Amino acid sequence: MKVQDRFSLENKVALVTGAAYGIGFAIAEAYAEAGAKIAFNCRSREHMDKALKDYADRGIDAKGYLCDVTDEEQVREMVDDITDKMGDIDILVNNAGIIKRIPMIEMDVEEFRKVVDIDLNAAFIVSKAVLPGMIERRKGKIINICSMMSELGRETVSAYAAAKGGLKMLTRNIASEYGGYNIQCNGIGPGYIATPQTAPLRETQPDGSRNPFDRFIISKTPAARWGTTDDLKGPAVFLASEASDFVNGQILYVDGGILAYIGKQPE
Ligand code: NAP
Ligand code: GCO
Repeated sequence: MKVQDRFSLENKVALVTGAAYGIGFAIAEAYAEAGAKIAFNCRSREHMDKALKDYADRGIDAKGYLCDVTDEEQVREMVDDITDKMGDIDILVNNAGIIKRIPMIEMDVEEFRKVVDIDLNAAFIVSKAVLPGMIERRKGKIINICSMMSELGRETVSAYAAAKGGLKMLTRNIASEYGGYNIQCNGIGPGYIATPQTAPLRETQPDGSRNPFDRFIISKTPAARWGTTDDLKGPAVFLASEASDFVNGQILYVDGGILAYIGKQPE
């Protein structure tokens, strides 16, 4: 097999959670380009309708499901329907996630629980629904979308960091527990990526100046730029393909070098 053929996803079935837009949409788009059939979910009918049009505009016949990834019954129904209508799920990307930026001592416990429920518990729920089929077929790929906050903390994101740190270890545990069935579970740790989730951090100030956090991230990133969802496509295809069959339990940070860099000296 030629090395480039190892990156093909031809005839694979991929489920990308939360892929109505943002990082999930870009990963699903890349998988379709590599030959995969795409299933995705989100909670909002409005997001779903727009996503289906956006996929169709790109020639992608994606199958969309209104499904809350924290609801085990909805997830079970979605996985069963995908299996019935599209075939066994070869690739699962646990992408759906939220963030709440609130100082910890001001955060209600319910707000903390909601972030952990979506960003961590849901990856358990969806992986648990998909793994039996992968075990039976002795083949599968699970990719968890982690974060800089799987390694670093910062003010106001206690719930998110706790969840993403846990997601890193869930990734390693799935890799450990099911690697013997030729199932690889890895993570992608995006740096700061321009999506709706980070829009508040990039908003221009009332006086027209750049957002202080925007300038901060530029100073902390050797690449001196925010990432784009396109930056994640190649790593995501790699971890979903045969090219990574002996890569397991790893978190691939796609961060422009943030984790390696102390940050630019203030002028
Ligand atoms: P986003 O733009 O906010 O998109 C999140 C997607 O997840 C939406 O499609 C949303 O649709 C869906 N979603 C949220 N909660 C859900 C639930 N309970 N059930 C089903 N779908 C749900 O986020 P993003 O920036 O693309 O981030 C995607 C993932 O990458 C997240 O896990 C995030 O933590 C992670 N990440 C992002 C960055 C970044 O800089 N952007 C960096 C590192 C990691 P509905 O609201 O319609 O459900
Ligand atoms: C924040 C950001 C980050 C990014 C991402 C970084 O408020 O610090 O939202 O958490 O979303 O997770 O990898």
